[in-house]
Amino acid sequence: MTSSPLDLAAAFTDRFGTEPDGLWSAPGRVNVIGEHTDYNDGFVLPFAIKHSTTVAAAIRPDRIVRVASTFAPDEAPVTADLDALEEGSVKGWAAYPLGVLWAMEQSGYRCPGMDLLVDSSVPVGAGLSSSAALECSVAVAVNDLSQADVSRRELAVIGQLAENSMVGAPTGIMDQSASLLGEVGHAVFLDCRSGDSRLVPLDLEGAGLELMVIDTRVSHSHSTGGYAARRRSCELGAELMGVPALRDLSVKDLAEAAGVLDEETFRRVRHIVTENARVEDAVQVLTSKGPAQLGPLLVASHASMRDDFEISCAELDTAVDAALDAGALGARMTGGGFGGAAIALARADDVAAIGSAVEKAFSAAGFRAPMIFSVLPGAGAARIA
Ligand code: GAF
Repeated sequence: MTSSPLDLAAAFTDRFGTEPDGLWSAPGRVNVIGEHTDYNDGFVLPFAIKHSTTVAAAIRPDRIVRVASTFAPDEAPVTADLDALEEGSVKGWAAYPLGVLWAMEQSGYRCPGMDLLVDSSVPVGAGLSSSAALECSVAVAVNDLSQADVSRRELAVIGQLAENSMVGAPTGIMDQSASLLGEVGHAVFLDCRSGDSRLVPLDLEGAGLELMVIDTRVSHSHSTGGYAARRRSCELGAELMGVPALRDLSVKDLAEAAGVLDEETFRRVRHIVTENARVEDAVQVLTSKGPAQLGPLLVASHASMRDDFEISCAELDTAVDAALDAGALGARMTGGGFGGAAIALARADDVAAIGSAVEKAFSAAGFRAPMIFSVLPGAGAARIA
């Protein structure tokens, strides 16, 4: 459900019997390039999208937190005592908002009790980071309501801590950073080691382009399986190569790595090393030539994730291949993989034809129909009422 601010405020009053103190919103993200590089201390280039999560919140006079969602209007709010929250103590979707409060306190910021009602337009499990949107909407609300004055960079770390320790997903810092630092018309170039970020202009409309999202509707979760296994391979690769993180290897080091690592670990390492280089190249291309020239880097990124990192799936490959065959300038899966969404960079005039070609290819393969829509770089998290 996606409510207007007025509707959400009214729904909050229905739920909790008081008016909210305010409404805070945080977007999902699309990653232009730089996949699985964040937890390797590397580079990423995501942008915030208009799909967002909004939370209505009101302070309580005690240390109780109640969280409810517009998606479950008949379910009782999940209730927790801030003094009793512990790592991993909350299960289900409430682990995200309650995890943020727990992580704020772990980071030294005392929070008041509060009631929270969450609403969202970010598709869940689609690789557009509905989880970071939820964490960051709560993080900015809690930051304001507790007058903690935490920087955006630290709020991103707090969101990540919530996801790693309360939800149990060993994810990196990219998604929270995009959600908190995004700006209209820009991508966020983030150095995940130093935390330094820079906005890179990404004027798709001005270049006559669209960035299509092809949501395969194959749902994924980063709390289980493949994501954690990839992270372990990367850590093993860094350890065997004697570096703190794969960020410290360059393309030139790959020849040596081939002699040191087993075949699978080598391919995992090669993805990260070449992907980091592609992010830097993409920033260079965007600043010197413009977005229309990004295509070959997107195509190379997808091949690397499909063949070396092995995080693609038949639906994502079909989306990418069909989009490219129908004239997309570039295409790749975006996000953690194992499902979720692909992106395709297209001339505005070609978007309809590419969309139908992808739908046809999905139907021919017997896959569920994808959801296809275009996105633009939008604003980061903010108080909206
Ligand atoms: C998910 C994670 F949450 C990010 O931290 C990042 O690792 C991404 O997958 C892959 O680039 O979105």
